[in-house]
Amino acid sequence: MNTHNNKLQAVLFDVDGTLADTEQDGHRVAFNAAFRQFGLDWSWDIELYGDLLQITGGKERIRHYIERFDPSRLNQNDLADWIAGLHKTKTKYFEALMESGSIPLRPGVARLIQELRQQNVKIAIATTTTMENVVALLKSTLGEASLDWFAVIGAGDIVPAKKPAPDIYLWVLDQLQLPAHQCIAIEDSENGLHSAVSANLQTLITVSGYTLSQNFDGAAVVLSDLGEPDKPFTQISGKPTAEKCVNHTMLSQLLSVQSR
Ligand code: XBP
Ligand code: MG
Repeated sequence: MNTHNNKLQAVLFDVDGTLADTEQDGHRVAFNAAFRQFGLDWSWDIELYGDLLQITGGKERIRHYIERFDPSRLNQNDLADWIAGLHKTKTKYFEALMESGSIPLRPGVARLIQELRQQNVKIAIATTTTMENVVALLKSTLGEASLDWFAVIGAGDIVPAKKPAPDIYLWVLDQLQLPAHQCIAIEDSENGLHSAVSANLQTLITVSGYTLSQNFDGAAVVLSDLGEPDKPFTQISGKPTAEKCVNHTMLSQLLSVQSR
């Protein structure tokens, strides 16, 4: 193991489950609305959706569902196009949900983003979700100008292999022109952790409703959320810290502890 004393240069945020709790009341609801519009009798309840989240990416998730629950559709020769059309409709519903402002950012997200900007640490996004969804979420929570705060936004099909493959993180690092040991990833899921760790990133986990009981071995630290000064996070694992909420100091310490 090499030890570096690197200055923190960038923080790479996952979106779904990390910036906001978008899965249960956002993506799931949008999928079901699209199914209804397409005349399908499919309905993804909260529990089933939790299982389906093992498959990252909406189009990939729909195909997986067909393989398991509606396999006769696999014979459809325009299946990929049909899935793409259904998924496009789902994206429209998701965007509308975000525009209605029904999903807030998780605790500490807006605070940490502002602090990093003040400290001249770059912020970036690495997500499997579709770019339109990222834009809609950022606009509805942080305002339109926030799109320019992010040095790089890596989203959706920009890389062929979605998380847990490292590709999206490697793509974002490449765009940032930064080595992994000067950056930190913030994730909420096991698939996301694997993706970030495979790209050699130290990874901070904030667990979300669907990911609470997942295996986060390999994470630098696992927390309930990013915390606020008056509402500290709960630490689930990792080296104890004196900080009460995730801030520039804490992220810098995580980076200097060890590097992969
Ligand atoms: C999020 C996902 C996404 C969303 C749906 O994973 O898997 O697929 O559920 O988005 P992560 P799309 O938080 O690890 O990036 O339907 O736009 O694919
Ligand atoms: Mg996530």
